[in-house]
Amino acid sequence: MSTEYQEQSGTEEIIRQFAVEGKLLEKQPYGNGHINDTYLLTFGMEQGRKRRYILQRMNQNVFHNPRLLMENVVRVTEYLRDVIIAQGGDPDRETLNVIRTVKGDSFYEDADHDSWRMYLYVEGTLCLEKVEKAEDFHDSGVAFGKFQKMLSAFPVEQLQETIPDFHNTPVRFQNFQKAVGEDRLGRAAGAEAEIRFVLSREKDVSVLTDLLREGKLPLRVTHNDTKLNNVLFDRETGKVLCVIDLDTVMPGLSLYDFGDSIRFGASTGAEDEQDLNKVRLDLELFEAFTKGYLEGCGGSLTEEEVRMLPMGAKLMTLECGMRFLADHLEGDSYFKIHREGHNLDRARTQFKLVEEMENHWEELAAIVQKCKR
Ligand code: ADP
Ligand code: GN1
Ligand code: MG
Repeated sequence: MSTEYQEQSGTEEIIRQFAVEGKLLEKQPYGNGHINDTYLLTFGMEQGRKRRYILQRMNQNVFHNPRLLMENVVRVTEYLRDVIIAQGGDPDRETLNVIRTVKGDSFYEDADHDSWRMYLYVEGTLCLEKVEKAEDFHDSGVAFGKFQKMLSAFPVEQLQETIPDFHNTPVRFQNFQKAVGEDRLGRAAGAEAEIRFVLSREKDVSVLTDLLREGKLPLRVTHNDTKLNNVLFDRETGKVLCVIDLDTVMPGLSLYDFGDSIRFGASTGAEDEQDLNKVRLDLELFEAFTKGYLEGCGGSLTEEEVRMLPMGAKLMTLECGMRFLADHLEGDSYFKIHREGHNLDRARTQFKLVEEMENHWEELAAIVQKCKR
Protein backbone atom coordinates (compact mmCIF):
# COMPACT_ATOMS: atom_id res chain seq x y z
CA MET A 1 0.00 0.00 0.00
CA SER A 2 1.47 3.39 -0.93
CA THR A 3 2.13 5.91 1.81
CA GLU A 4 -0.17 8.33 0.07
CA TYR A 5 -3.03 5.82 0.12
CA GLN A 6 -2.41 5.00 3.77
CA GLU A 7 -2.37 8.71 4.58
CA GLN A 8 -5.56 9.31 2.66
CA SER A 9 -7.42 6.34 4.12
CA GLY A 10 -6.15 7.27 7.62
CA THR A 11 -7.50 10.78 7.19
CA GLU A 12 -10.80 9.50 5.89
CA GLU A 13 -11.12 7.38 8.99
CA ILE A 14 -10.54 10.52 11.07
CA ILE A 15 -12.98 12.60 9.06
CA ARG A 16 -15.67 9.90 9.41
CA GLN A 17 -15.60 10.50 13.17
CA PHE A 18 -17.12 13.96 12.74
CA ALA A 19 -20.83 14.63 12.40
CA VAL A 20 -20.87 16.13 8.92
CA GLU A 21 -23.19 15.41 6.03
CA GLY A 22 -22.15 14.52 2.50
CA LYS A 23 -19.23 12.88 0.77
CA LEU A 24 -15.64 14.06 1.10
CA LEU A 25 -14.58 15.47 -2.28
CA GLU A 26 -11.30 17.15 -1.44
CA LYS A 27 -8.79 17.68 1.34
CA GLN A 28 -6.01 20.22 0.98
CA PRO A 29 -3.39 21.70 3.33
CA TYR A 30 -4.45 25.21 4.25
CA GLY A 31 -3.20 28.47 5.76
CA ASN A 32 0.16 29.62 7.11
CA GLY A 33 -0.10 28.98 10.83
CA HIS A 34 3.12 28.04 12.64
CA ILE A 35 1.50 25.62 15.06
CA ASN A 36 -1.34 23.34 13.96
CA ASP A 37 -1.70 21.28 10.78
CA THR A 38 -4.67 22.79 8.99
CA TYR A 39 -6.68 21.29 6.10
CA LEU A 40 -9.59 22.57 4.09
CA LEU A 41 -12.18 19.87 3.45
CA THR A 42 -14.84 20.03 0.76
CA PHE A 43 -17.94 17.87 1.05
CA GLY A 44 -20.46 17.20 -1.71
CA MET A 45 -24.12 17.21 -0.70
CA GLU A 46 -27.45 16.64 -2.40
CA GLN A 47 -28.25 18.66 -5.55
CA GLY A 48 -24.59 19.42 -6.17
CA ARG A 49 -24.31 21.64 -3.10
CA LYS A 50 -20.93 21.83 -1.40
CA ARG A 51 -19.95 22.55 2.18
CA ARG A 52 -16.47 23.27 3.50
CA TYR A 53 -14.83 22.66 6.86
CA ILE A 54 -11.48 23.26 8.52
CA LEU A 55 -9.82 20.15 9.94
CA GLN A 56 -6.91 20.65 12.31
CA ARG A 57 -4.44 18.35 13.96
CA MET A 58 -3.68 20.10 17.22
CA ASN A 59 0.02 20.39 17.92
CA GLN A 60 0.61 18.15 20.95
CA ASN A 61 4.11 19.45 21.38
CA VAL A 62 2.61 22.88 22.05
CA PHE A 63 -0.72 21.95 23.63
CA HIS A 64 -0.18 19.06 25.99
CA ASN A 65 -3.81 18.61 26.95
CA PRO A 66 -6.18 18.75 23.96
CA ARG A 67 -9.20 18.09 26.17
CA LEU A 68 -8.62 21.18 28.30
CA LEU A 69 -7.77 23.16 25.19
CA MET A 70 -11.03 22.20 23.53
CA GLU A 71 -13.02 22.89 26.71
CA ASN A 72 -11.69 26.45 26.50
CA VAL A 73 -12.46 26.78 22.80
CA VAL A 74 -16.00 25.45 23.26
CA ARG A 75 -16.70 27.71 26.24
CA VAL A 76 -15.34 30.78 24.53
CA THR A 77 -17.08 30.15 21.19
CA GLU A 78 -20.42 29.38 22.86
CA TYR A 79 -20.13 32.55 24.90
CA LEU A 80 -19.21 34.63 21.85
CA ARG A 81 -22.07 33.06 19.92
CA ASP A 82 -24.57 34.36 22.50
CA VAL A 83 -23.01 37.83 22.49
CA ILE A 84 -23.07 37.95 18.68
CA ILE A 85 -26.72 36.85 18.56
CA ALA A 86 -27.63 39.48 21.17
CA GLN A 87 -25.91 42.09 19.00
CA GLY A 88 -27.85 40.98 15.93
CA GLY A 89 -24.81 39.44 14.19
CA ASP A 90 -24.37 36.15 12.32
CA PRO A 91 -22.95 33.59 14.79
CA ASP A 92 -22.06 31.11 12.03
CA ARG A 93 -19.66 33.59 10.43
CA GLU A 94 -18.58 35.93 13.21
CA THR A 95 -17.00 33.32 15.45
CA LEU A 96 -15.56 29.84 15.11
CA ASN A 97 -18.06 26.97 15.30
CA VAL A 98 -16.83 23.62 16.57
CA ILE A 99 -18.17 20.59 14.72
CA ARG A 100 -18.78 17.74 17.15
CA THR A 101 -17.81 14.14 16.58
CA VAL A 102 -20.58 11.57 16.03
CA LYS A 103 -20.10 10.68 19.69
CA GLY A 104 -20.72 14.31 20.68
CA ASP A 105 -17.13 15.12 21.63
CA SER A 106 -15.35 18.33 20.64
CA PHE A 107 -12.33 16.49 19.20
CA TYR A 108 -11.18 13.04 18.14
CA GLU A 109 -8.06 11.23 19.28
CA ASP A 110 -6.77 8.81 16.63
CA ALA A 111 -4.85 5.56 17.09
CA ASP A 112 -1.54 7.47 17.04
CA HIS A 113 -2.80 9.71 19.86
CA ASP A 114 -3.01 12.70 17.57
CA SER A 115 -5.98 14.94 18.37
CA TRP A 116 -8.15 16.41 15.63
CA ARG A 117 -10.88 19.03 15.59
CA MET A 118 -13.16 20.48 12.99
CA TYR A 119 -14.63 23.95 12.46
CA LEU A 120 -17.13 25.34 10.02
CA TYR A 121 -15.14 27.01 7.25
CA VAL A 122 -16.10 30.67 7.22
CA GLU A 123 -17.07 31.21 3.59
CA GLY A 124 -16.56 34.42 1.65
CA THR A 125 -13.56 35.55 3.67
CA LEU A 126 -9.96 36.60 3.12
CA CYS A 127 -7.05 35.96 5.43
CA LEU A 128 -4.18 38.47 5.05
CA GLU A 129 -0.56 37.52 5.62
CA LYS A 130 0.55 41.13 5.23
CA VAL A 131 -1.07 44.52 5.68
CA GLU A 132 -2.04 45.84 2.27
CA LYS A 133 -4.02 48.89 3.38
CA ALA A 134 -3.66 50.82 6.63
CA GLU A 135 -7.44 50.72 6.89
CA ASP A 136 -7.42 46.90 7.11
CA PHE A 137 -4.90 47.01 9.91
CA HIS A 138 -6.99 49.64 11.68
CA ASP A 139 -10.02 47.38 11.34
CA SER A 140 -8.16 44.38 12.75
CA GLY A 141 -7.39 46.60 15.75
CA VAL A 142 -11.08 47.36 16.17
CA ALA A 143 -11.82 43.62 15.96
CA PHE A 144 -9.25 42.61 18.60
CA GLY A 145 -10.34 45.47 20.85
CA LYS A 146 -13.97 44.43 20.53
CA PHE A 147 -13.05 40.79 21.05
CA GLN A 148 -11.59 41.66 24.42
CA LYS A 149 -14.60 43.77 25.25
CA MET A 150 -17.01 40.98 24.30
CA LEU A 151 -15.21 38.68 26.72
CA SER A 152 -14.98 41.23 29.54
CA ALA A 153 -17.72 39.49 31.55
CA PHE A 154 -16.62 35.95 30.69
CA PRO A 155 -16.33 33.82 33.85
CA VAL A 156 -12.57 33.74 33.98
CA GLU A 157 -12.44 30.85 36.46
CA GLN A 158 -13.73 28.63 33.64
CA LEU A 159 -10.64 29.27 31.53
CA GLN A 160 -7.68 26.90 31.66
CA GLU A 161 -4.21 28.27 31.09
CA THR A 162 -3.59 26.31 27.87
CA ILE A 163 0.08 27.31 27.85
CA PRO A 164 1.25 28.44 31.29
CA ASP A 165 3.32 31.65 31.31
CA PHE A 166 2.59 32.16 27.62
CA HIS A 167 3.39 35.86 27.67
CA ASN A 168 5.35 35.90 30.88
CA THR A 169 8.35 37.66 29.36
CA PRO A 170 10.70 37.12 32.36
CA VAL A 171 10.00 33.37 32.19
CA ARG A 172 10.57 33.45 28.42
CA PHE A 173 13.86 35.24 29.13
CA GLN A 174 14.94 32.51 31.57
CA ASN A 175 14.06 29.83 29.02
CA PHE A 176 16.07 31.73 26.48
CA GLN A 177 19.10 31.90 28.79
CA LYS A 178 18.79 28.16 29.35
CA ALA A 179 18.71 27.46 25.60
CA VAL A 180 21.82 29.61 25.14
CA GLY A 181 23.58 27.96 28.09
CA GLU A 182 22.86 24.45 26.82
CA ASP A 183 23.51 25.25 23.16
CA ARG A 184 22.66 21.63 22.32
CA LEU A 185 23.30 21.94 18.61
CA GLY A 186 26.26 24.27 18.73
CA ARG A 187 24.27 26.98 16.98
CA ALA A 188 24.96 29.80 19.46
CA ALA A 189 28.22 30.75 17.73
CA GLY A 190 26.21 31.60 14.61
CA ALA A 191 23.91 33.93 16.54
CA GLU A 192 26.24 35.80 18.87
CA ALA A 193 25.03 39.31 18.02
CA GLU A 194 21.39 38.28 18.37
CA ILE A 195 22.03 36.60 21.73
CA ARG A 196 23.80 39.72 22.98
CA PHE A 197 20.91 41.83 21.77
CA VAL A 198 18.49 39.91 24.00
CA LEU A 199 20.76 39.61 27.03
CA SER A 200 21.42 43.35 27.08
CA ARG A 201 17.70 44.00 27.47
CA GLU A 202 17.23 41.95 30.65
CA LYS A 203 16.04 44.97 32.64
CA ASP A 204 13.16 45.54 30.22
CA VAL A 205 11.61 42.10 30.31
CA SER A 206 9.82 42.44 33.65
CA VAL A 207 8.31 45.91 33.19
CA LEU A 208 4.77 44.69 32.45
CA THR A 209 4.71 41.71 34.80
CA ASP A 210 5.92 44.02 37.61
CA LEU A 211 3.08 46.47 36.93
CA LEU A 212 0.62 43.57 36.93
CA ARG A 213 1.95 42.26 40.25
CA GLU A 214 1.74 45.75 41.75
CA GLY A 215 -1.91 45.98 40.69
CA LYS A 216 -1.18 48.82 38.25
CA LEU A 217 -2.36 46.88 35.18
CA PRO A 218 -5.59 44.83 35.11
CA LEU A 219 -5.75 41.17 34.15
CA ARG A 220 -8.29 40.66 31.37
CA VAL A 221 -9.43 37.84 29.10
CA THR A 222 -7.24 38.29 26.05
CA HIS A 223 -6.58 36.51 22.76
CA ASN A 224 -2.80 36.39 23.11
CA ASP A 225 -2.03 35.56 19.47
CA THR A 226 -3.27 38.59 17.56
CA LYS A 227 -1.46 38.18 14.27
CA LEU A 228 -3.19 39.64 11.27
CA ASN A 229 -3.67 36.12 9.88
CA ASN A 230 -5.76 35.29 12.92
CA VAL A 231 -8.67 37.42 11.67
CA LEU A 232 -10.85 36.84 8.63
CA PHE A 233 -12.06 39.72 6.44
CA ASP A 234 -15.40 39.61 4.66
CA ARG A 235 -14.70 39.54 0.92
CA GLU A 236 -17.81 41.56 0.15
CA THR A 237 -17.70 44.32 2.74
CA GLY A 238 -13.91 44.29 3.19
CA LYS A 239 -14.50 44.53 6.96
CA VAL A 240 -13.14 42.18 9.63
CA LEU A 241 -15.67 39.46 10.21
CA CYS A 242 -14.20 36.92 12.57
CA VAL A 243 -11.38 36.49 15.09
CA ILE A 244 -9.93 32.97 14.83
CA ASP A 245 -7.16 30.85 16.40
CA LEU A 246 -8.65 30.83 19.89
CA ASP A 247 -6.16 28.34 21.36
CA THR A 248 -4.51 30.87 23.60
CA VAL A 249 -7.53 32.82 24.87
CA MET A 250 -6.53 33.14 28.52
CA PRO A 251 -6.22 35.75 31.22
CA GLY A 252 -3.61 38.25 30.05
CA LEU A 253 -2.82 41.91 29.51
CA SER A 254 -4.44 44.08 26.85
CA LEU A 255 -0.87 45.08 26.03
CA TYR A 256 -0.11 41.55 24.88
CA ASP A 257 -2.84 41.71 22.26
CA PHE A 258 -1.89 45.20 21.18
CA GLY A 259 1.81 44.40 21.05
CA ASP A 260 1.54 41.13 19.18
CA SER A 261 -0.51 42.77 16.44
CA ILE A 262 2.01 45.57 16.08
CA ARG A 263 5.04 43.29 15.85
CA PHE A 264 3.48 41.41 12.94
CA GLY A 265 1.40 44.01 11.15
CA ALA A 266 3.28 47.29 11.56
CA SER A 267 6.45 45.89 10.01
CA THR A 268 7.30 46.81 6.43
CA GLY A 269 8.65 43.28 5.91
CA ALA A 270 7.46 39.74 6.40
CA GLU A 271 8.11 38.05 9.73
CA ASP A 272 10.77 35.89 8.05
CA GLU A 273 12.27 38.49 5.68
CA GLN A 274 15.99 37.80 5.17
CA ASP A 275 16.86 41.28 3.94
CA LEU A 276 16.71 43.36 7.10
CA ASN A 277 16.86 46.58 5.09
CA LYS A 278 13.29 45.83 4.18
CA VAL A 279 12.21 45.52 7.79
CA ARG A 280 11.18 48.77 9.41
CA LEU A 281 8.48 49.89 11.79
CA ASP A 282 5.84 51.74 9.80
CA LEU A 283 4.65 54.57 12.05
CA GLU A 284 1.57 55.15 9.95
CA LEU A 285 0.54 51.54 10.48
CA PHE A 286 1.34 51.84 14.18
CA GLU A 287 -1.03 54.79 14.34
CA ALA A 288 -3.75 53.07 12.33
CA PHE A 289 -3.76 50.03 14.61
CA THR A 290 -3.57 52.10 17.80
CA LYS A 291 -6.60 54.10 16.71
CA GLY A 292 -8.52 50.95 15.83
CA TYR A 293 -7.61 49.09 18.99
CA LEU A 294 -8.57 52.00 21.27
CA GLU A 295 -11.81 52.37 19.35
CA GLY A 296 -12.59 48.65 19.66
CA CYS A 297 -11.86 48.67 23.40
CA GLY A 298 -14.39 51.50 23.61
CA GLY A 299 -12.77 53.48 26.40
CA SER A 300 -12.31 50.45 28.63
CA LEU A 301 -8.51 50.71 28.88
CA THR A 302 -7.06 52.43 31.94
CA GLU A 303 -4.68 55.41 31.68
CA GLU A 304 -1.78 53.16 32.58
CA GLU A 305 -2.67 50.59 29.92
CA VAL A 306 -2.80 53.32 27.28
CA ARG A 307 0.51 54.77 28.47
CA MET A 308 2.12 51.35 28.28
CA LEU A 309 1.01 50.53 24.71
CA PRO A 310 4.46 51.19 23.19
CA MET A 311 5.99 48.98 25.88
CA GLY A 312 3.49 46.25 24.98
CA ALA A 313 4.67 46.47 21.37
CA LYS A 314 8.32 46.38 22.32
CA LEU A 315 8.07 43.51 24.78
CA MET A 316 5.88 41.31 22.59
CA THR A 317 8.34 41.80 19.75
CA LEU A 318 11.37 41.10 21.91
CA GLU A 319 9.63 38.09 23.46
CA CYS A 320 8.67 36.65 20.10
CA GLY A 321 12.24 37.13 18.86
CA MET A 322 13.56 35.33 21.97
CA ARG A 323 11.15 32.47 21.36
CA PHE A 324 12.21 32.11 17.72
CA LEU A 325 15.87 32.25 18.67
CA ALA A 326 15.49 29.79 21.55
CA ASP A 327 13.70 27.42 19.18
CA HIS A 328 16.51 27.79 16.64
CA LEU A 329 19.06 26.94 19.35
CA GLU A 330 16.98 23.99 20.56
CA GLY A 331 16.47 22.41 17.14
CA ASP A 332 13.25 23.97 15.78
CA SER A 333 10.85 21.76 17.67
CA TYR A 334 8.16 24.40 18.37
CA PHE A 335 7.58 26.64 15.34
CA LYS A 336 7.21 24.95 11.97
CA ILE A 337 10.14 25.80 9.71
CA HIS A 338 10.30 25.68 5.92
CA ARG A 339 14.02 26.24 5.41
CA GLU A 340 17.28 25.97 7.31
CA GLY A 341 17.77 28.86 9.72
CA HIS A 342 14.12 29.92 9.36
CA ASN A 343 13.68 30.62 13.07
CA LEU A 344 16.93 32.60 13.15
CA ASP A 345 15.67 34.72 10.25
CA ARG A 346 12.41 35.26 12.11
CA ALA A 347 14.27 36.25 15.30
CA ARG A 348 16.35 38.77 13.36
CA THR A 349 13.32 40.61 11.99
CA GLN A 350 11.91 40.88 15.50
CA PHE A 351 15.12 42.36 16.87
CA LYS A 352 15.30 44.82 13.99
CA LEU A 353 11.79 45.95 14.89
CA VAL A 354 12.68 46.28 18.58
CA GLU A 355 15.56 48.53 17.58
CA GLU A 356 13.23 50.58 15.41
CA MET A 357 10.81 50.97 18.30
CA GLU A 358 13.60 52.07 20.62
CA ASN A 359 14.78 54.61 18.06
CA HIS A 360 11.27 56.05 17.67
CA TRP A 361 10.19 55.78 21.31
CA GLU A 362 9.04 59.39 21.77
CA GLU A 363 7.15 59.31 18.50
CA LEU A 364 5.33 56.14 19.54
CA ALA A 365 4.32 57.74 22.82
CA ALA A 366 3.12 60.85 20.97
CA ILE A 367 1.07 58.79 18.52
CA VAL A 368 -0.62 56.96 21.41
CA GLN A 369 -1.48 60.29 23.08
CA LYS A 370 -2.86 61.61 19.81
CA CYS A 371 -5.03 58.52 19.26
CA LYS A 372 -6.34 58.64 22.82
CA ARG A 373 -8.11 61.92 22.22
P1 ADP B 1 -2.36 28.03 13.71
O1 ADP B 1 -2.52 27.92 15.19
O2 ADP B 1 -1.47 26.99 13.16
O3 ADP B 1 -1.98 29.42 13.33
P2 ADP B 1 -5.06 28.70 12.78
O4 ADP B 1 -6.22 28.23 13.61
O5 ADP B 1 -4.69 30.12 12.86
O6 ADP B 1 -3.80 27.73 13.08
O7 ADP B 1 -5.40 28.32 11.27
C1 ADP B 1 -4.47 28.49 10.22
C2 ADP B 1 -5.09 29.27 9.08
O8 ADP B 1 -6.25 28.56 8.57
C3 ADP B 1 -5.61 30.66 9.44
O9 ADP B 1 -4.60 31.63 9.39
C4 ADP B 1 -6.69 30.86 8.38
O10 ADP B 1 -6.11 31.23 7.15
C5 ADP B 1 -7.27 29.45 8.18
N1 ADP B 1 -8.49 29.18 9.00
C6 ADP B 1 -8.52 28.62 10.24
N2 ADP B 1 -9.79 28.45 10.66
C7 ADP B 1 -10.59 28.90 9.67
C8 ADP B 1 -12.03 28.97 9.48
N3 ADP B 1 -12.87 28.50 10.41
N4 ADP B 1 -12.51 29.48 8.31
C9 ADP B 1 -11.66 29.94 7.35
N5 ADP B 1 -10.30 29.89 7.47
C10 ADP B 1 -9.78 29.39 8.60
C1 GN1 C 1 2.36 31.23 16.54
O1 GN1 C 1 -0.36 29.86 15.73
P1 GN1 C 1 0.14 31.08 15.03
O2 GN1 C 1 0.97 30.80 13.83
O3 GN1 C 1 -1.00 32.03 14.80
C2 GN1 C 1 2.47 31.32 18.06
C3 GN1 C 1 2.45 32.78 18.50
C4 GN1 C 1 3.59 33.55 17.83
C5 GN1 C 1 3.46 33.39 16.32
C6 GN1 C 1 4.63 34.00 15.60
C7 GN1 C 1 0.41 29.01 20.21
O4 GN1 C 1 1.12 31.77 16.13
O5 GN1 C 1 2.61 32.88 19.90
O6 GN1 C 1 3.53 34.91 18.17
O7 GN1 C 1 3.41 31.97 15.95
N1 GN1 C 1 1.37 30.59 18.68
C8 GN1 C 1 1.60 29.74 19.71
O8 GN1 C 1 4.33 34.13 14.27
O9 GN1 C 1 2.70 29.57 20.21
MG1 MG D 1 -3.00 31.20 13.46
